Amino acid sequence: MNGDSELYWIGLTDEEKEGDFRWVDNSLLDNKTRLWASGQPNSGDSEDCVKIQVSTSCSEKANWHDYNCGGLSKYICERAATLLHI
Ligand SMILES: [Ca+2]
Ligand SMILES: [Ca+2]
Repeated sequence: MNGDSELYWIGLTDEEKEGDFRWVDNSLLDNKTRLWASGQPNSGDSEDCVKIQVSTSCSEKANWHDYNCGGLSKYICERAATLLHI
């Protein structure tokens, strides 16, 4: 990805069993919702936390990368949709 981008942890990990990606509620990743970047996941046991890389200019498609789980990270949470009247 060229230009500026940001990373957000999406609550997906294979920390428990390598290659077995699960959401924080322990549900298994659905085969239809895999948005891996080309070549990802690529680092086995050393990278178990999945982050979405988003272009700050929204000019490029966002995609997933497995990363090391250490350190602090911005994150995205799922919540119920709210209907807005605008
Ligand atoms: Ca891994
Ligand atoms: Ca990776």
